[in-house]
Amino acid sequence: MKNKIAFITGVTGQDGAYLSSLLLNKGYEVHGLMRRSSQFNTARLLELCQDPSADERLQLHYGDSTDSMNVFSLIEAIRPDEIYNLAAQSHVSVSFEMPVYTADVNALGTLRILEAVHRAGLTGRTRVYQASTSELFGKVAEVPQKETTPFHPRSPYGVAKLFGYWAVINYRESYQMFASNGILFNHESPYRGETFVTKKVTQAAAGIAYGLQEKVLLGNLDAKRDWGHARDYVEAMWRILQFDRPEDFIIATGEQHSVRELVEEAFRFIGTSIRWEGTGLNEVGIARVPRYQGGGAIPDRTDTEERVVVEISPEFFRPAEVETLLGDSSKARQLLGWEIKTTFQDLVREMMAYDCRVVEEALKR
Ligand code: NAP
Ligand code: F7E
Repeated sequence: MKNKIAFITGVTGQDGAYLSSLLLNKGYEVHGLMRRSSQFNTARLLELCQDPSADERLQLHYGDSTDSMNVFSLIEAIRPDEIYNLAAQSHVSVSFEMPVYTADVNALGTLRILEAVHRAGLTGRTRVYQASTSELFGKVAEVPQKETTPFHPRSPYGVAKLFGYWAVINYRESYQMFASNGILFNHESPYRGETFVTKKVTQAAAGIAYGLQEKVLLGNLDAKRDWGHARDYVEAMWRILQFDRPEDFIIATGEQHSVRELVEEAFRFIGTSIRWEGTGLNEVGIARVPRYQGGGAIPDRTDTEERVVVEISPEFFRPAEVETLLGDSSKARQLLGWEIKTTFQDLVREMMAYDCRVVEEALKR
């Protein structure tokens, strides 16, 4: 039987790398859309896909979601069985600074994919997965959020993704395209971008554990998220496209934690606990940790001190915040047989173990 062909936009991102690994293991031929960058941007693929350059089944193509001709030509030439549209300006906070670009990539970028499939005459062949998001729920209308919960996005990112969500449904209804939305709640991993709160906290806690970082500056400690593991979530993406009809699915753990709890869990891993003092912008997190020695020094981890390791900075607050998200993924569990394999504690521990290993290896050099 011929291998299935997948086309992944956003292949260099966290999810793109995990999904490539999953599909290569299933025997797929994987084509990825990759932005040209002044430096190599394939580090995640290299780590997760066991020497992808040696695997002829993984082919990377230069391109950009804002370039209609490029997207169309690639789709027409590759004629994929499945498209996973993961490319996005994915940072909510940055979307307030770059709303027009965010809309071009996240909203029109989705439309470019759908229209390319339609115009290339591939509607009957190609299935499309759209990376929709819990940010659609924004100022939540009910708890937990289900497929039927009304949307109220709170950022240019969320508003742009709302366009993408409805474009998918419109192409499904207009042209009977197999196009589905995965409404994924936050999912993280050791390969998460460094400016998202989970990775920012685990990297900082690892640096603090070795006396190399003094403290971390954060925003809203009381925001609550339903955090899962990216490895579990790319499995859901694949299952959504294997289902017998195109439908939209919530993918979430059904468990919620605050940023404050995330910080506590990360510091627990390095054998200390956080004491919170003060309120609002003056709140701080204090812990007994190895003395801060600055970069370059060989740290003595037995020399500890009690000091402020978390401070609040107005820089990390957003013009409009999504205070709470909690998903109900019963539909995906029942219809797709999808299940959560990684708990919140396991996720934070895996990220901490990875970040501590990175610090140790850097110290050896
Ligand atoms: P990510 O790590 O930020 O990856 C985003 C990917 O999109 C990167 O490969 C990036 O390329 C690429 N990209 C950005 N702008 C592009 C453009 N103009 N043209 C082509 N590619 C472009 O995000 P992720 O966490 O893997 O998320 C994957 C998708 O799921 C995104 O659409 C995101 O919005 C959505 N989502 C994520 C979550 C989550 O919690 N992770 C939850 C719900 C939905 P570079 O490597 O060159 O930057
Ligand atoms: O923020 C709060 C922040 O940036 C989580 C994207 O993948 O998931 C992600 O969006 C929460 C927010 O993720 C800091 O205010 C506090 O309430 O890690 P985040 P996000 O905004 O939830 C959704 C589902 C997506 O679709 C997106 O693509 O943490 N927070 N202090 C902070 N956040 C950041 N980044 N940095 C802080 O210092």
